[in-house]
Amino acid sequence: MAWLSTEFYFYKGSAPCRAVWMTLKVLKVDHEEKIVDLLKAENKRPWFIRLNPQHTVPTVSDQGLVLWESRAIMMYLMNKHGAEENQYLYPKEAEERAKVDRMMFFDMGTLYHAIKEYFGPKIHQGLPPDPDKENLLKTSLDYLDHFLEIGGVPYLCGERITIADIAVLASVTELDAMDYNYKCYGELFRWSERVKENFPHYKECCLEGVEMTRARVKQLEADLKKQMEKERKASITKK
Ligand SMILES: N[C@@H](CCC(=O)N[C@@H](CS)C(=O)NCC(=O)O)C(=O)O
Repeated sequence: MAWLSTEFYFYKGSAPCRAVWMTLKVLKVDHEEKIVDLLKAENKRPWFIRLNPQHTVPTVSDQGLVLWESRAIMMYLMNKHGAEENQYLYPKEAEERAKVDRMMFFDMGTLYHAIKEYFGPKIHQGLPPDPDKENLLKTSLDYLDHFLEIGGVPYLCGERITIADIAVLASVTELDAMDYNYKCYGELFRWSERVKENFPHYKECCLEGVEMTRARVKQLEADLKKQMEKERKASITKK
């Protein structure tokens, strides 16, 4: 029956969607993939707003339960579909789980927030990033680098990958899409390379979306340049 299935509404060029997609894959949750094209404003269509009044992707409808907010979806998927062999991704023990939750909230409230703030003009209009928000981004990358340094373990919360690594990796892929160089954050860079190499669903769930965003930004920049040139020529003709 259709309402008993798991439906995943997503757009590959969205970092939070990539985080949920990687979680669905690693948990081997049988799901139907339904692309919502943000560039065609499919998320503003009445049927989607009825499903998620906030009209954001990712959205998951799991056996009739509709959820949005990527990190909440990831936690739910673990609670609902996690099995003994993948429980390490979201440990049940309170202290270990709290460490994962801490990084999930850091990702949402600090890191991804800073990425969106800084790169907003570039992503949406092809303009340079907002210089007033550069410190916000640098501070959050510094924090992340420092957490990894003092943690002294290969992944954000210990010896094994957790959903916090998946969420933060998805945010970092947005930096890749922006061609932002974060090599100077040594621990962060090495961690990102480690997760990209060792997490089996990174390539499948991230590379195409990163390319889509990169190409779209290049297109917006080219359109903007053309428009400015047109306006410049028009103003010369007027004089
Ligand atoms: N905090 C949310 C953010 C979701 C979000 O803003 N998604 C964007 C794409 S990256 C979106 O759907 N934007 C369309 C809109 O807000 O109308 C999450 O993690 O799921």
